[in-house]
Amino acid sequence: MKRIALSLAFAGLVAAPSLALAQANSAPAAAAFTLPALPYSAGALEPAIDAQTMTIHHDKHHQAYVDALNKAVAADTALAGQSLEQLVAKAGTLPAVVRNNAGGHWNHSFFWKTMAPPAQVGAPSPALAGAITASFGSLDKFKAAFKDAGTKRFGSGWVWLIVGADGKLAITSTPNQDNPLMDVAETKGTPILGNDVWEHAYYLKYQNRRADYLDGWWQVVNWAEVSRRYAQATAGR
Ligand code: MN3
Repeated sequence: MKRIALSLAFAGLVAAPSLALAQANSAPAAAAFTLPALPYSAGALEPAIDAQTMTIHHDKHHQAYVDALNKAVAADTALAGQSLEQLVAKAGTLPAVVRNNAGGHWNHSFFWKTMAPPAQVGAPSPALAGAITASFGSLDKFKAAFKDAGTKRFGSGWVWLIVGADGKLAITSTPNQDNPLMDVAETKGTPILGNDVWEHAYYLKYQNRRADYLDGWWQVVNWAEVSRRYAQATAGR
């Protein structure tokens, strides 16, 4: 059990068990959450996402969420030892710095795995393809509705495909670094696909053309991973 907890901690999924002890001794706290490596090279998603944007987005923006989250957790003993999922689930009860940076860390960790190099993206599984057709009419209509939600998100935020409590697919959007797993989400559910519509995700290549970014992004959506998540979210139904 200890070995499992430690390996999860190294994966950045739960706070390191040594944290509480380190704080009790007033020693510098171990970094609880860690930046996951990109599952591909920074240039692997070109031309949809350029290498410079990917590098800054991962190495600087995501790292900043991890660092700020660790700092906030280290300063509040009530938060020590809690997993990222636990913090996200009750984000509305936590200080804004924790809500924003726990959300930022969760959302980006999910986002990198939502994408793959164009030659490796695969296609929706038969089950997922059927559910998309049932909910949206066709894959193209789903993509159009998803793009519409992404372009209408005012300011910074995310657009998601979720499995709701009813087991059905739905498109939703959240502001800032909120997500549909949070207690504060207007529409709650299990995300299986999500796109980052913050300007930092696309501005270097697309400037103000968020709609073009949303169009190009489909070239790198990892349907194998999204299908796996769909199967997991609907298991036992
Ligand atoms: Mn981002």
